[in-house]
Amino acid sequence: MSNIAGRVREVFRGDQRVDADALIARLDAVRRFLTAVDGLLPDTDLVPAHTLVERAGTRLALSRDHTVLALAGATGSGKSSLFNALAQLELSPVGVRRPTTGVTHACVWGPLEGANHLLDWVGVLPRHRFVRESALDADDETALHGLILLDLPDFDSVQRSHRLEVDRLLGLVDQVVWVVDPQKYADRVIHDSYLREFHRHREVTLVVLNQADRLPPAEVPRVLDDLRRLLDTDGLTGVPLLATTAIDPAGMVGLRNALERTVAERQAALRRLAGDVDTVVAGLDELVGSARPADEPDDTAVNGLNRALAGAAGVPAVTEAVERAYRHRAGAATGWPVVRGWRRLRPDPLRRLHLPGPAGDHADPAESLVAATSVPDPTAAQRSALGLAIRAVADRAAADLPAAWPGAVTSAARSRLGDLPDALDRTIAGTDLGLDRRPLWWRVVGGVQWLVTLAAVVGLGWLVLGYALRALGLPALDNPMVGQVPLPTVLLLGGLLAGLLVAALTRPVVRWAARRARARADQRLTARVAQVGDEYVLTPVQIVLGSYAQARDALRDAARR
Ligand SMILES: Nc1nc2c(ncn2[C@@H]2O[C@H](COP(=O)(O)OP(=O)(O)OP(=O)(O)O)[C@@H](O)[C@H]2O)c(=O)[nH]1
Ligand SMILES: [Mg+2]
Repeated sequence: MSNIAGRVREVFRGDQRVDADALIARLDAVRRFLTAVDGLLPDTDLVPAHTLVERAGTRLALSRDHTVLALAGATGSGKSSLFNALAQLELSPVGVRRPTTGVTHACVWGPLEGANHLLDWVGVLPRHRFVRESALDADDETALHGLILLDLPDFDSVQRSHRLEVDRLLGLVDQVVWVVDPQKYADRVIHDSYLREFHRHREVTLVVLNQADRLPPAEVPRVLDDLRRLLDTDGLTGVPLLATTAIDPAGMVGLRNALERTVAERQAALRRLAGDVDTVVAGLDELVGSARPADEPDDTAVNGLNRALAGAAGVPAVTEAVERAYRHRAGAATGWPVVRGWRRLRPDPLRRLHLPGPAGDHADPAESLVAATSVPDPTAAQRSALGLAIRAVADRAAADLPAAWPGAVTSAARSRLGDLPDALDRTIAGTDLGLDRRPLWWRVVGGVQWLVTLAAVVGLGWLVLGYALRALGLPALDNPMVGQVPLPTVLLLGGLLAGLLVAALTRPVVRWAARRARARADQRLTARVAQVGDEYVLTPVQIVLGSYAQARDALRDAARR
């Protein structure tokens, strides 16, 4: 037996009262369960719960002062005879030809008006409704006031419609009196198809062995014992079992007393519905199981998802472009001024991906609302890796859940798959890649480069001027000397050499800084991509897990008597 059903106590408590408020709370819990699983579990599994909620609501709203009691049994067992004997009127024809009763007859003790709504709901035609209210009876019948007795067709009928009518009514009535006779009391149909099915409704079940007069008096206890044994096997331990004789008022006393007690208690409707809740809860039990889902998603699966998302989003391509863009921009800012211009002619690697170019060169914000980058689309391998990673997240999340749930979790995990590419692209476009600010050291090195270049230019100009003056025969410039070398030459060669030296020294620093810029961009992009995974994959999964937890709690409440 599964866990929650196990908690529904399986003992007979025929005289235990069912509190109406507690029953309503249990029905509310079933309603909460249905709300929690709506759209997540197959509707076919939920039909009994929906039916219960609807029926119980109607039954409780109609009349709690009436007890709808049905006489059910095989053809010829004597249902109509018992019905007439209880009513002390010939209301339902008793016949020799079988089956006799084709439509349900009803007899109401007390005024018909109050019972009519119930009979409309139960579906007994007005022409088959009778009232057991007679001035002649004086107070004899008051003990049964509030009883609505139904004479059902036979359930083992050759007429299929009879069986359908019986099955329908057995789902609606408050209490059932199963009528068997000495010949057919052990028939498999009644035990296998009906009594066993009613084992959660023992509190509203009564069995009568009718036609007891047809047995030798000494045989009656033996047959009753045999029947009791069969009822125990059916799971109906403890249900009241009586012998009746419909043709003899003395043989009706026990049954009549039992009905009077039932009517007086006004409990049958509540007990019936409580039994229905037990049945529905037991049927739903395997949909929830005992495990609580983990509160946090599985780390390994989430890391795998983030990696797959990063791959599909083109993060490696972007971070590589960041590294190259850093080198490109740093080169343009710190390189030897003589060749810097040439660098500028080459396109910026990030601009080629339609990502923010050099500082201040941002994409139009309106543009970033649509797919904004030219990062290469994910390859088939990246797409399938993403699919597998999403599946892994769903599988891990649903690992401890009962069989009905993994499908819902997987669907939730994949529910926004179609929106992912755009979301990832927007995220990549909107991520600050950390290249906006020009580092101070670029400017310092750039300044030094300009200075040494200026020195070289001054030296060159000086030398050219000196050469020109000499060529024109004018007085030569007075060249100061630095050691053995004239100053202009020192300026020219020193400037050129210093420029090349600074460029050479800067290059490894730029490479190192570019790698750092790449790592920083990778960190930022991965974090942003993980947010997308959170919103588009993990959150829908968490919502289903939340629904599961709610459904489980609701079913526990519904199981609590
Ligand atoms: N001796 C005896 N005969 C009975 C008793 N109850 C019913 N009968 C007879 O059994 C036959 C069948 O009775 P019904 O009341 O029509 O049986 P039913 O269960 O209503 O049958 P269907 O309407 O066909 O489902 C009739 O001939 C009755 O007179 C009883 O307690 N003792
Ligand atoms: Mg009948």
